[in-house]
Amino acid sequence: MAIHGRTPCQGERAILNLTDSDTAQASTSTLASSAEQASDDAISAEIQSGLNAEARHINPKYFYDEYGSQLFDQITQLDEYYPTRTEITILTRFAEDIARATGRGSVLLEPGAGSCAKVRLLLEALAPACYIPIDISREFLFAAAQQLQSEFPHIPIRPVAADMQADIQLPDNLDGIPRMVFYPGSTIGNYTPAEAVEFLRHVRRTIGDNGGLLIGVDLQKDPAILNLAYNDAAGVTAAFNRNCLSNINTLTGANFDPERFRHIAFYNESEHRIEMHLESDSRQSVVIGGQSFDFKKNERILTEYSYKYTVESFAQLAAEAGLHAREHWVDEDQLFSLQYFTASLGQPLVE
Ligand code: AVJ
Repeated sequence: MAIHGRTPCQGERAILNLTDSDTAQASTSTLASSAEQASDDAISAEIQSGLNAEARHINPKYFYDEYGSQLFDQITQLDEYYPTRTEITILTRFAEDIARATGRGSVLLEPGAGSCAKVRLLLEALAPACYIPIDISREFLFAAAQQLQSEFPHIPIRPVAADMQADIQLPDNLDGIPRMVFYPGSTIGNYTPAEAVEFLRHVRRTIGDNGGLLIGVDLQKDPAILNLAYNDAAGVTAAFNRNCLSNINTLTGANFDPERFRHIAFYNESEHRIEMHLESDSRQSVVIGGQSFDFKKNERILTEYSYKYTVESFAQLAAEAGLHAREHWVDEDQLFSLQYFTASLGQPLVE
């Protein structure tokens, strides 16, 4: 997501062309299309390397095929799962206050924007010079962006199909306009703190010296609430967890039997994280890309971390990436936070 004013090598970068009128003009970068259409072999190799590791693991990105995205959508509507509705409450309630803090008229970038649902709650108040949703899933993103554009005709919306590490070229006419990255959903929680600092450093480079970051961060709380949020009574989170195995079967021709792995989710208090695992219900073997993997009874595969922070502990992490805590907003039960950082201390972005 590094931003370049110009690029000598356009074919390898996602190009945004703001001079073209309504239709968003973005070509996928090599990186983006390779991530989207990674060959069976590359995916097999990634899964194999995770399962050959000392602590067996699968990257949580494999949750999100079409069915997995539907399951996640169902999770967000569960009584037990507070993050999504709480963040929406915060965004709705504090939109004007957030805009006052961040200033208006920035170039607003959203990595992993997906359906662009949450930014809707801010667009009127933030009045960005341009909104740039970025997502790996091109068709879905472009459809969402087109719908959003019809709802906000006065705001230029320019989707970019790319993954978060892709270089994105901003057209010259946006040069000099402060940039703000919007990263809701507590997606940052999937990273370990060290990885999160890396990601935040990347954001810091993207926004430059006069930009900002508005980020949703889930908060530490009573472990009973956390344990319920990842162990819902209807079993949607269990289905979501197991679905990564079905997805891997489809992507690589592997022969996981998802029903033979139990959903395990618990709050690790000393590490301040939810851990999700899949636990083999018996001794079994699975073949992935021609390699056979033996699982003992009760052996686990780590599928996700979801780190929880305090406002202070997250600000400390961001500081390591050169981001200064400016303001934050929480719900009345202090379940979830929206936090605003800038690269420099001083005036808000633009007015
Ligand atoms: C999308 C990463 C924020 O960690 O709460 C929900 C994913 N996993 N239930 C989270 C998730 C299980 C979610 N994030």
